[in-house]
Amino acid sequence: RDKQGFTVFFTGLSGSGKSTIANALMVKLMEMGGRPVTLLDGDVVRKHLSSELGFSKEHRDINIKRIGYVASEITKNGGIALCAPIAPYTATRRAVREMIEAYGAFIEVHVATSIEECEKRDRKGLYKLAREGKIKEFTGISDPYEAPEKPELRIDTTGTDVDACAHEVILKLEAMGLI
Ligand code: GGZ
Repeated sequence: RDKQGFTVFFTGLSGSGKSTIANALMVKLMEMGGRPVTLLDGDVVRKHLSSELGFSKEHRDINIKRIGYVASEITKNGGIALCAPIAPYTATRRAVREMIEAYGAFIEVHVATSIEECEKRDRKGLYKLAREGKIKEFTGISDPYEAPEKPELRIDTTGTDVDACAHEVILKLEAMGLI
């Protein structure tokens, strides 16, 4: 019997490493063959699916629910969806979990790189702009991030390479009997 579909939902601050880990995980899952893997990355979703949205609580919630809907359709059809938005609100993540668990498994992965580390890296220079007030409502600086209390997995990327982080997710999926 074919295995059920599932969604791996990464949540964490800007620059925490969500996209990088999700991309590495996608490569590993594709190499295993079998089910199709779809990556719904924060930036890409905002470009194609949520281009009219900003960063108010209301707009972030709409964005996350769209991602959740697409992931639930993929999960329903037996596929693998990897999502990598910030998703700062607990209640919204819970709503997405419920939508997806109706069809398959939901694995919440908290990429728990600290705000200090994210700001120190500042790969895109956004934290600097946020500190200067040039970007408003910036998560972790001038907007909230509600950390998940009981994620299926928590990863701190500080001092751990991408490949090892992606491997942790693979081990979790194997332990859950999903792959
Ligand atoms: C947070 C922002 C903001 C504000 C622009 N707050 O590191 P990035 O650049 O590539 O990822 C961030 C991305 C966040 O979009 P999401 O769709 O993941 O957010 S949410 O889940 O809350 O809907 C960042 C950039 O957009 N960005 N302005 N004010 N991140």
